[in-house]
Amino acid sequence: MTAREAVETLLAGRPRTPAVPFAESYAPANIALAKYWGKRDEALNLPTASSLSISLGDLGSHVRLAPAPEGAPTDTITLNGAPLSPDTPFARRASAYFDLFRPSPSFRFDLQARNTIPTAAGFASSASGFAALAKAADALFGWNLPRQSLSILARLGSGSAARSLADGFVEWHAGERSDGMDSFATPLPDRWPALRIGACVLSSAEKPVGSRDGMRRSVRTCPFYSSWPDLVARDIATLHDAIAARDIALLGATAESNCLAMHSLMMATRPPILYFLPETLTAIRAVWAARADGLPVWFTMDAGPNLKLLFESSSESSVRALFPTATIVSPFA
Ligand code: 2P0
Repeated sequence: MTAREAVETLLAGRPRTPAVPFAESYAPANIALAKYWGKRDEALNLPTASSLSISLGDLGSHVRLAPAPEGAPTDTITLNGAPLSPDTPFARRASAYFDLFRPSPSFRFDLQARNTIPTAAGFASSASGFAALAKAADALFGWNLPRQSLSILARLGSGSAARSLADGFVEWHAGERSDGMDSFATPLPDRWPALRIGACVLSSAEKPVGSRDGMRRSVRTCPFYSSWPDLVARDIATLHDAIAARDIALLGATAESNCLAMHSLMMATRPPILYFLPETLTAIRAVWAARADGLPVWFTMDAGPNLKLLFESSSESSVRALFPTATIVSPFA
C-alpha cells in the first residue's frame, strides 16, 4: 500500500476541500525511552517494534496552514519567520506530505511553522512538525479524525510524529496489519510532575547517517537485528512498571540500557553507524561517575552524539552543576 492509499482509507467519506480559511495547531517534541529503530514498511513508516516516549510540553512546533493564493506556482513555506525556497529539504518534505491530501494537482498550501525548541537544545523537530501538520490539516479540512487516525496521519510524515499527538507518556503500538491501520500511538494516563529531562548538546555537526537510511541498513545487515523487537517489548513492559511506581531508578536504567542496545545495533550494522563522539563518551562517564557517587541520573541518546539526562526535580541543582549548559525540561509542567 502507498502512503496516498493509506490516506484515502483514513479520509473515506470526509471532505476534501478546506472548510475554514486557515487552521493553527501545536504539537510537542518527544524523546523515546524505548526506541524506534527499524521499519517493516518504509512507505508507511511502519515500525518493526513498538516504542514509548515522553512528550516535551511546550517545546514543540506551532503551525498555521492555509490554501495559498490561487495561481501560486508552489507551496509557500515559512520556517521560524524565514521564507523557504521550495528546494530546501524541509520544504520538499512538507510538499511531499501535502501531496498525500492535496485537493487537486494545482492546489497549493501556505504553511507557516515555528519551533519553540531551542535549536541549540538538540531535540529533533520532525516529530512535532508532522504531528502539528496532521492536526492543522484535520482542522483546515474539517475532517474531525479520531486521535488514532491523526496519529496514523502524522506517522505517514515521520514515524516518531505518531507519538507527538499527546502530552506525557505515549506508546506507539507497532501493529501487525500491512495497511498500518493498527499502528498508532496512545497516551498513558500517568503523570509524573517531578520528572525532568536535561538536553546536553555536545556537538551540532551534521549527522553522518540520517535515521531513515540508518534504519534500513540496520534491518538488512545487523547480525542481531532479529533480537530487537523482543528486547523492546520487554523494556516497554518494564517502563510501564517504572512509570506506575514513579521509580526513577527503574525508568532511568531501562531507558539507558535500551538506548545502548539501539546504539549496539547501529555499530554492528554494515557499514557501521557510529554517532558517538569523544565528547559523548566523556559525558557518559561523567553520568556514571555521578551515579556511583549517589546522584540518581541516567541518560538516553537518539540518532546523534548528544545526551538527554533523566532525573527528578530533587536532583536538578546537582545535575545543573554537573552539566551547566544543559537545557532542562519539565514535561508535566
Ligand atoms: C526514536 N529515532 O524513537 C528514534 C530513536 C531516532 C533514534 O524516531 O524515517 O525521524 O521519519 O520514520 O521518526 C528518528 O526517526 O524517522 C527516530 P522516519 P524518524 O525517537
